[in-house]
Amino acid sequence: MNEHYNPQTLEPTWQTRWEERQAYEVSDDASSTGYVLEMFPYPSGAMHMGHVRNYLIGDVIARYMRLQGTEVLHPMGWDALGLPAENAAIKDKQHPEKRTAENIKSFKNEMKRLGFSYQWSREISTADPNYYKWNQWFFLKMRERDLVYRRKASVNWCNDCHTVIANEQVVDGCCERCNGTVIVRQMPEWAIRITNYAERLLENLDQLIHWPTEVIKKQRNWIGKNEGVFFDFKVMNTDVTLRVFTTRPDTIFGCSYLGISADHPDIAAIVTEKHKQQTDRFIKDQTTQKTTRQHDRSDIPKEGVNTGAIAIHPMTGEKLPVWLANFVVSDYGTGAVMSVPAHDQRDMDFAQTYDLPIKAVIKPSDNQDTDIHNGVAFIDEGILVDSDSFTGLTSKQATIAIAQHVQKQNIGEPAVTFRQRDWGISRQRYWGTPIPIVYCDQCDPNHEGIAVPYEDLPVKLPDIDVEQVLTGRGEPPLAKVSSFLNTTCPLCKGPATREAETMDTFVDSAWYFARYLDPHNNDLPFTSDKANQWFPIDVYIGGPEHSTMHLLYCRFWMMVMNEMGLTTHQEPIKTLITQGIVNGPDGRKMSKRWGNVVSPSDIIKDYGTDAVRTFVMFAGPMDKDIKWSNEQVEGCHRFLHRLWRLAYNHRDSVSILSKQSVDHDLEIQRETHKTLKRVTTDFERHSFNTIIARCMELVNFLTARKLTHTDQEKNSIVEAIQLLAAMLFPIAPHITSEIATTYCSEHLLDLGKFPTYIQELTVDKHVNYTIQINGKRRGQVTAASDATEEDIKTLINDMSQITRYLEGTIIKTIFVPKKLINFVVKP
Ligand code: ANZ
Ligand code: ZN
Repeated sequence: MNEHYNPQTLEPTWQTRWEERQAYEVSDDASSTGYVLEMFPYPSGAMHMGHVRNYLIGDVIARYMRLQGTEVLHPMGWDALGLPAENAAIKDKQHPEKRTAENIKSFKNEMKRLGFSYQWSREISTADPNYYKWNQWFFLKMRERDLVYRRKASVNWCNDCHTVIANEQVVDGCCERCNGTVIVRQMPEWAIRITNYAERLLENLDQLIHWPTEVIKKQRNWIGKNEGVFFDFKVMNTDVTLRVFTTRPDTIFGCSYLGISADHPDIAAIVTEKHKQQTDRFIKDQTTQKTTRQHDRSDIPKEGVNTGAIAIHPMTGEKLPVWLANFVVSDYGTGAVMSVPAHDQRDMDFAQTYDLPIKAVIKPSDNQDTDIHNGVAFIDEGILVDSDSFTGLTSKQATIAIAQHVQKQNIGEPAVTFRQRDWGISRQRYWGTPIPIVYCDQCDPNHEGIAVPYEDLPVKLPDIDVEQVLTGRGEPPLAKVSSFLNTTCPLCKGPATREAETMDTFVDSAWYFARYLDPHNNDLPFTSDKANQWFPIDVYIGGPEHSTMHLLYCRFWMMVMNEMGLTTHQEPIKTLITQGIVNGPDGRKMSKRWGNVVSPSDIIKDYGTDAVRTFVMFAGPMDKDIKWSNEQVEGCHRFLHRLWRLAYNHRDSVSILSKQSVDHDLEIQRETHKTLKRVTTDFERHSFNTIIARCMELVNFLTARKLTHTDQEKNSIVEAIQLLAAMLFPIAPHITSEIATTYCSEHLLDLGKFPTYIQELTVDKHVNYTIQINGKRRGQVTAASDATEEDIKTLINDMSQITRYLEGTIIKTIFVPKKLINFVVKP
């Protein structure tokens, strides 16, 4: 051991050593296996502290599990395809592949310098054709299972960029990029039937007991299961029955008109001659109007037009007008609603605009007045009025009774709807996975799509002239690459064109965790043997922003892989950790905008990796936001110095290990084992900040100790330093490895065993309490040294020789821990 702690030379030495001896590689037939995974990064410019915290949590857990003798799969890869890289390419006129490769290289270097224990032999990149080949394979397999299909979907279309844009890119009805008008347009696209799994995705949430409740809640809301009733309304003089979905069947008697969406399939069949012109105009306006596709349309101004059709109320036989209404969403429920203005605000606003009847049928159960006549819907549950034989029931009772009635009378049925939509995966982009489909006019005149044969996968992205192809406007870039687009039909061998759109990059990340199991397999994405060996992921760590889409897609994909026989598991992730944000020194989110970004490499240069790792883990519980503080990094650096000095000062005592049967210094040994016990529980509950705090206390205790230089003392200090090295190894692996080479007979990693504490040493001895009454000693009692005032009082309650002095009123109790209790008694 050197006298001086010098992380800048020590850390790279260890990193090289680990790499050379392939310290983290795992064998596929280990008996005890674990899988720790962090969400793989999108390799953008530089790594930031948020990344560091994410990977570090995983690294600490993986290293701790390894110390317990578990073989831990801990891989890393790159979510390399996607929009940001393509946009950057458009800007710099440079191929996205080039920049991505550079970014990956620099990310990887930083990760190595941070001492993360990855199995680089399993590295994957989604931009690698050997990876996205399997996206294409899954696409075709899912299509065979009818889980992938072609549909027409409303998309936001920018009239100026001539491209589809995401909801998030629509600002006030305009394109975020060019400010052009955005319209809603129907476009064919490929979609995945994730909604077939909605019920299971919801049900299985109950099994995920090691997931943050916040995430479970978000997934539940996202899936949005809603129970209600379908009512069928016959339309007069037509064959059409309009089915509506309602969550409030108790309000059925207040229904005064029906609302249907502007693209409802039955419009043509019900519109009367007289109303045709105005409905046509309305439909045209609606589909070319500034608007976004969102489910909740409560805030938009209510617009609509009468179709002239008359529907028959299924319970009362009343004649109700049918209106096209802009607040009715086409792809929710049935795209038609029974409007109850008195009890739904959207229906109310619409009724007021177009002077439609408003009929109250629910009154508040406390008989309070409502504001219905002032245009405020009464939306709460209550008691039914003017509702035929259901009058007088509560909303809850009526909901059940009416649902039964509906079924018996055959005028509808109980209904379950989900908010979750199928997953549209077509993107008009270059930097994504090509969709393995060709279109042939001969064999497939309706252009439903012909699958590329499996043996022709992967369909590779063609090389391109960046400036010509990546313009950010117009048709999908691949449609401009004729060498890619023109191909032969796999069926008739005649001319055919390829699908020019690429897949949503959420496909790439929906199953990447499975490819790590078998990254070099050329025949399958992975084998079921490997899946049985490594699944499920024991701990998955990532930002809370991925609570819904990514994590739902992963769960969905796992269910499909299960059905395909690739794995016996249905759920991919046992424990989920969502880490908090690393804020800048000013408490604001680190961002170029605030100029408060702290770069990992700068800090490593000054303080070393171990200090950065210690600070990030020490700054707070891992699911809470933390604030960057240079002073605290320095504090951690000083702590590591103290640890080093302690080890250095006692280095000669190590020879004590060769002496036979030396006793221990009980005080030191107790302190050490108490620390070890608490640290062990803290590791189990992932409370890393308290682990560091406890180790700091032990180092302080050992440093402050007056030395007696006995064999017992040496023996216990050596043990303490050995155990400190083990406890801190997952967090600060370099310094502890170096200490361990002096203090442990074997290298720490090779120990494969996290030390176990000796239970007797962790319970405190008993102490004697003096019992005083009004300052006079009346006796004593023995109690555990951590006994509280209440504990002592309870013990005294059973001592009649004392209690007789306590008659009267105790006006004050003086309690000195581990020493005495004094009662001030007024007779
Ligand atoms: C009658 C009614 C009366 C309703 C009442 C509510 C209150 P959530 O809870 O968000 O799922 N609805 C159904 N399909 C719709 C669509 N395609 N577009 C817009 N609105 C639609 O919403 C369920 C309620 O939203 C349904 O219950 C329906 O209005 C409306 F006092 O039916 B309700
Ligand atoms: Zn053909």
